[in-house]
Amino acid sequence: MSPSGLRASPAWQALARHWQALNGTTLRQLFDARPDRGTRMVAEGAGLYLDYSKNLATGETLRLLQALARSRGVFARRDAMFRGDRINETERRAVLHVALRAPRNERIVVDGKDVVPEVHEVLDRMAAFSDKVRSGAWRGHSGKPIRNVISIGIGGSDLGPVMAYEALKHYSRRDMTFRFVSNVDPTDFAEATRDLDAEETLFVVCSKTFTTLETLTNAHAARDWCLHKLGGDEAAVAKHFVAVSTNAEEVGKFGIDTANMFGFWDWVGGRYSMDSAIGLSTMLAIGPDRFRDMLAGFHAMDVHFRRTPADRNLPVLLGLLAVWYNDFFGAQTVAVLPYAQYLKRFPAYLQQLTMESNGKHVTLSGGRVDYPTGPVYWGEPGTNGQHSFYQLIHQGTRLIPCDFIGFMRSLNPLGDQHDLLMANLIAQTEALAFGKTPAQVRAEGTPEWLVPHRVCEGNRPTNTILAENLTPHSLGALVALYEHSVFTQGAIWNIDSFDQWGVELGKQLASKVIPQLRDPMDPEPDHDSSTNALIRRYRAARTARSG
Ligand code: G6Q
Repeated sequence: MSPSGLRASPAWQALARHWQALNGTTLRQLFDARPDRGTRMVAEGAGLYLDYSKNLATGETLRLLQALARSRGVFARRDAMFRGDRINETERRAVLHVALRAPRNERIVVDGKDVVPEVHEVLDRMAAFSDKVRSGAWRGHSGKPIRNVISIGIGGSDLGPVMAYEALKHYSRRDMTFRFVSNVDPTDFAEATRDLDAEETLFVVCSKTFTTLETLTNAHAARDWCLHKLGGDEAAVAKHFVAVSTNAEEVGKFGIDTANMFGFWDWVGGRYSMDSAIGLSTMLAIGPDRFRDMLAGFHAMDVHFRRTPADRNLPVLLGLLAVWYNDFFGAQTVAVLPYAQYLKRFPAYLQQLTMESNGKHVTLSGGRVDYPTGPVYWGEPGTNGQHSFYQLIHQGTRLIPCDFIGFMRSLNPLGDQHDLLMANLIAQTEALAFGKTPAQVRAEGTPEWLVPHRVCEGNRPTNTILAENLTPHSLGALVALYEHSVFTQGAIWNIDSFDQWGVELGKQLASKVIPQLRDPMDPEPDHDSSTNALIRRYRAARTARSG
């Protein structure tokens, strides 16, 4: 029996039997049996439309998956999250990103304290600051208005802001430059600053802990760059640096006035923080009103997740189908394919959200799981991907469930190009589901020897997610959809979707190697032979360079 009893549970066993019975049934057969699938297996919420009919699943599959969710306490756990319970058990923290988008009149109590007023106090301070910068009232050290914003952060303190800036560029101040520095590779900082005037540049240093090596290193580089360009007067720091953090003490030590600090709380996980003050660069780009529209989109999906019955609940359906493929079909990955160029960083953002959350091998009680947990998420915008990796999805040997994301309207209408974009999205989901039979290939006059090569089996499952338009609101709803889908999956697997001990390990590892690389007199390093040889090789090159 598995540590959590998941495999042995009646709900899981019923699904296993159902999978046996269904295995081999094609999507063609499923659509023939129920021709109305395309209008029946759909759900709507928070402005998003989900068509899940092209999945290797029947109404019975969905009923059994919902029964599994109930038996695993998914809905009780969801309610516990919204209530502010400490459901991040290994860090003993509440998980309250939903409070970041709660309306002013809502009450969410953590340790006897309603956190919603604090959330709005920070939002109001962010808005006042953004207005000052955007209007030109906030001046740099030499009196010039700010025209460039560089957000420095990494992981959860970077991927959300980058994705949101790219996604909402259409709504952003085009006369301002927004850049993001994350990598400790000095190239990232050098390229971000090379053509900018320090007098017009504001750095937003984003770090929940304010101790992260990459971010602190880049923030020091930015400080040096700024002071060097502005004549060395330390007073410049107050005009060109603001911080977003939970750690006021470290912010103060760095030299940023804590009056220029925007806080958040330990109940906001890094990868769930783009709608906290970590989104300050987003607000500077699109303005406070649109930022609030984005929060409203998040909140609309929160309400939908909380209140809608499971059979019409978008994140629940998406999460359950992900479990279905991951655990019963053995699918190892999920492709996310936005047909929107503005969403080009969305798959990278989702990779962190999904894989850092559900890449876990022990249950909440510490036993090793005996079922697969979080799949690998990846993707690229369509139609570009169609000309490369889609080949493997259509005709390879692996099952890769795909999420297609599209919009009814273009933000940049140009002739009939948007029709072409959406025609491709729709045609791909059709081709993946139904393929091309030998008879169809032969009917095209294909010579017999070529027929097997041109046959597409179909049966490749897809979800289609549509929204009217890419707006701050729809982006918020889309991100919250995936946040809650991740939650649903993690609750079924009984894992802690909100810790990240593997990432923490990464934060510690380099600290031992750093001095060993730098000190040529250091005795033989004490690692394995491969690591020792790599250190010696780099050290020799470094010594040769400096000598
Ligand atoms: C997010 C992760 C991780 C984190 C970064 C940055 O959930 O824990 O990606 O966001 O390591 O951490 P700081 O914000 O503390 O610098």
